[in-house]
Amino acid sequence: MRFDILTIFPGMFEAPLSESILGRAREAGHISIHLHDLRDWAHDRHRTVDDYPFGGGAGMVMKPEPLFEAIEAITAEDETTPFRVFLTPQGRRLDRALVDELAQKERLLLICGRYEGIDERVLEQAVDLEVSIGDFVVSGGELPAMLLLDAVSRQVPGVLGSEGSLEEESFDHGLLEYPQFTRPAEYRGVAVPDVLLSGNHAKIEEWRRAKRIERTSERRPDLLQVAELSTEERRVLLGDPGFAQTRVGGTIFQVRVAAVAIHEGRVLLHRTAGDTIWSLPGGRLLVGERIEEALRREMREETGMKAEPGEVLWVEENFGEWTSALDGPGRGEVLKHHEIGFYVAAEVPDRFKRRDTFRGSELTGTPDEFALEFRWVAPAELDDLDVRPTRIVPALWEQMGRVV
Ligand code: 9D3
Repeated sequence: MRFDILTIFPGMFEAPLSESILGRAREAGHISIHLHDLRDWAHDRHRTVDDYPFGGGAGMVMKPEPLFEAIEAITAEDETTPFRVFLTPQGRRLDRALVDELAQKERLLLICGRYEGIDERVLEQAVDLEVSIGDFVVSGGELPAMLLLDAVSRQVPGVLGSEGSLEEESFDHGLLEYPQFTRPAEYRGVAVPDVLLSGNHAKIEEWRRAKRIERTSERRPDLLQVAELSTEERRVLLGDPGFAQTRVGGTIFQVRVAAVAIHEGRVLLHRTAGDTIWSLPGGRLLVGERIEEALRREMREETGMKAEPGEVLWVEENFGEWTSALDGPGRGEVLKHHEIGFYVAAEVPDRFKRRDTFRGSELTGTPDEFALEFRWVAPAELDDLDVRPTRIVPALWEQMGRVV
């Protein structure tokens, strides 16, 4: 992968990008880094690259001409057109997903800002993406660019060598790391946990896993929303029986029942996306449609099966990120969740007691297409599924009240 960096401080980059992992990756040819001094494209002998802002105000603005010309000249250095990233506090926040996205590019041009800003025409016409490293102020785009380069390079095949697989492992299951110890076994009155000295590898693994979950719960509870835990782990370690999760192939199915709505003796269990309720069971309720009609229609559409009101249905959708095509709130939004609906009543017809699985898809034929799995379950089996509600979300009651 090729990185080009455009900056007025090329000297800031040399040492950090020559040591350790990045230094080795460059020597081995996994990545190449090309530094460019923006002042080389200045038009005057003072090598000026900034000017006063039109309309007044404090600070200086980066002039468009040197930036446009530099970006064009750098682009022409190689036949691969670079993806042009401008580092700015106004940008999209850098996170794991963005790092992975950028690692797919063959060539990145990182443009570092200085002064109070940059002429807007550069951003509009010569930049593909604006990126921020977080909601705090640093003095310029150079350190953010290095940080981005480091994170992206680690995703480039070969850069981490044999440690590469370990990297994936450490993010495994979306949990934080377990605590580490080395010799001495006791230091300043603090002993290393006995289990780590026991030589019992099964016990050690169990302890480490429990610590990871405990830590994640204490420090990053937000990660637990999507962490891949067994129902048992959620119940025992987190006291959270309202969450079940399974993995089928490469897909994580996750079920959180955050609320219950009862309608004419039937229970509609509902999941939320975070704390936002965004859809009705099975997808959507047409205007003027009664819930039981909607259930039957959805079943017909999605499984081709005739569903009776009062039958029990478990709907699981892939967990992932896609654009919602559903009606109502959330339509067109990029969602990072799945949906589940339960339709419960007293009797399950014999033909469904075999717990057949039905597959379907949503957003069929679009790039966002994803698989659905439908499974019939008897009311008695709800206990096994362990998706009993732990709390009632008032907003859901309100929504259900309005719709029903
Ligand atoms: C304190 C000045 N700010 C208010 C007028 C504007 C401002 C301009 C330029 C604030 C910071 C900077 C320099 N920072 C970056 O270029 C930068 C940055 C950052 O400050 N935080 C997080 N990510 C990034 S990426 C580039």
